[in-house]
Amino acid sequence: MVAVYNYNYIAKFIVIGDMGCGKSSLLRQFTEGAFSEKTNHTIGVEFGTKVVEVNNERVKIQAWDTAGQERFRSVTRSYYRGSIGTIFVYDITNRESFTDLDKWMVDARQLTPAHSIFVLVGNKADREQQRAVGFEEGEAYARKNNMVFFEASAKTGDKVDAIFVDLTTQILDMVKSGAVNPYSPDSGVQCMKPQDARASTSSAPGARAIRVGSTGGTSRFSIGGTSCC
Ligand SMILES: Nc1nc2c(ncn2[C@@H]2O[C@H](COP(=O)(O)OP(=O)(O)OP(=O)(O)O)[C@@H](O)[C@H]2O)c(=O)[nH]1
Ligand SMILES: [Mg+2]
Repeated sequence: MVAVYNYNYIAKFIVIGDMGCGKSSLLRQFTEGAFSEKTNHTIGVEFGTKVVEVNNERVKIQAWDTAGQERFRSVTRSYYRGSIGTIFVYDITNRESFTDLDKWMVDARQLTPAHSIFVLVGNKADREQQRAVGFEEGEAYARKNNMVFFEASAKTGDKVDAIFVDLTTQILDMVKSGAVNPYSPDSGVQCMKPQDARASTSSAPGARAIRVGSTGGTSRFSIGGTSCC
């Protein structure tokens, strides 16, 4: 029997950063379009998925939402391996969460595959009055570390989709250019099409229509499940 999927690729992401900077809230906004003022600290890791369509390819994003608390560091470290996208989050109202980025960078450099793409997100951009980290500082940090930079708000949803679309677009570009092999189990991106069928069905290079989100209005989010097949 041949399995039929409603997506062409699976891409693994990890979301890291200090506790309380809004990692779970960003993921929730992305997958459910919802936000809560009150949240619980993540214990260990949680897992969310959503199918996005970029350049006529449907990509199922599997995101590991890690705990920022120090006591879970050894647990969360085991989830970096095999992530093709690493989303670093800090809170623009909390300077320490920004200075701690170096600490997260050490782990990510050590533990993610060499081709993993890093993205930097300054979250809580809606709290301009409480800002403790300048936009330019975030931008400079990202430039220095070869990352794309966003200031976003999990509360208003501003730039949240853009983070995931940008990462997905970069990953598809790497696949199409041959920089990463989606048939290698450790690459962090997996192509669901049979290897020999891929050439005849893939979209034309250069097409850049970006559509994010659900199909037919149905959110494709699940925790700990595989509801997208
Ligand atoms: N104003 C505002 N508050 C936010 C935003 N994102 C998250 N919060 C709030 O920040 C607090 C912590 O958010 P979480 O998403 O739980 O943070 P976390 O990074 O997942 O924390 P850990 O799981 O402990 O690592 C909650 O009270 C959220 O409501 C945002 O963009 N704007
Ligand atoms: Mg959390």
